[in-house]
Amino acid sequence: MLKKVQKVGIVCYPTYGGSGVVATELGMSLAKLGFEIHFISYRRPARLGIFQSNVFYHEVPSFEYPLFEFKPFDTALASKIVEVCLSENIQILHVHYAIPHATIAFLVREILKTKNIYLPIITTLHGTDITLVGVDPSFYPVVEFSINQSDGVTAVSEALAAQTYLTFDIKNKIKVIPNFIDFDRFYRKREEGLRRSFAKDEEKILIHISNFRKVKRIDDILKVFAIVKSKIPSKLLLVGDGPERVALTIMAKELNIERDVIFTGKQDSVEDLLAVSDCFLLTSDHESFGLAALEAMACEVPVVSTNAGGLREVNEDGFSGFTCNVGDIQALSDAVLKIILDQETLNQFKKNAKVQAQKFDIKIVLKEYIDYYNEIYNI
Ligand code: GMT
Repeated sequence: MLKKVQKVGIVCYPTYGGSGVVATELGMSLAKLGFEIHFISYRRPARLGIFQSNVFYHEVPSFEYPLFEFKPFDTALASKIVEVCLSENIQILHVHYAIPHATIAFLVREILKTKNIYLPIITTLHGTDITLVGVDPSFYPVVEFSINQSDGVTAVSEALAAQTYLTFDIKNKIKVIPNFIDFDRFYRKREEGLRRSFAKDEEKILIHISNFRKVKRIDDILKVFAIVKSKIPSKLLLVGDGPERVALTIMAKELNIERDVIFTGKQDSVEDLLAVSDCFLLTSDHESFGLAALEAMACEVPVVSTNAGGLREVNEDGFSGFTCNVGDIQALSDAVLKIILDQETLNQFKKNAKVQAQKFDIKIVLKEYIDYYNEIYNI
């Protein structure tokens, strides 16, 4: 008789990054189905609303002591997880982003073993934990060891799973469970008023949403926009914030497009901005999945992206948009123009974008996580 998982501990980064968003949405959706979900993080995750039944949040305390130049966060996190697992009888620990969470989870499992408890661990790999940070020699051996120690490992795309096998000597099987979208939140609302606050009726709106890191190559988006704007009146919404923002504002001036580029800063209701947009741009040189592109497609916004990593699995070339080689400004600009120049074509791409997004409906993907929890719990 299979035992069913009911109480899940979820560890994630609380920031605006995609891994925290996926972890939060997953936990909240499981809670709606009756699972008891305990989030453990150093700050309340960005998308965790004020109160929801079956959702609990446990904060890792910050510890100050003059001896420490770096706070021993990992130790505090491990101690908090042990405390929560013991007091709440957690049955499975699901950690998002390998560094340092998979390592901490291993330590927690060892501590609990001394109390005759076996806590199965699932690690979900999100991308930069493998492609950027994980490969750094300062982390490599620990990341490899920790992934191999997890009872279950998932990756958010086939491309990321393949990359992980290439990068590390992985002994366990990586299960691919793609990221997902909740259509109750992400759909195309009619927002004519908001649209007019950004653009005139004859103008098209291009949009990009991210944390403005180098990996996103937003400078390519500005170059593409300069070409597109010379062919069709348009505006570019750059939503988010991060280390590249200042350089981008300077570049927009140099390209003489600054009056048509709108930096909105970080936004919580990105679906409202997507609902007024005609084309989403994602020009990253690495992207394990591209959750922002999926959110755009769910709001009927076609996507022009690079073909890096998992983007090809998310954005179907020629259907929901186009995928182009990294840094190919001409191809990216041509792709945008192919979609937006003619209204009938644009309408078709908008419909297709939604059809493509439906493959990642949370109702389908959630079941995959639940089945995997039960499989790992019963090993
Ligand atoms: O890329 C980011 O901006 C954040 C990063 C993260 O770790 O939070 O996102 C990664 O995880 C997302 C959720 O699974 C994926 O959709 C992103 O593609 C992935 N980012 C990269 O691979 C660069």
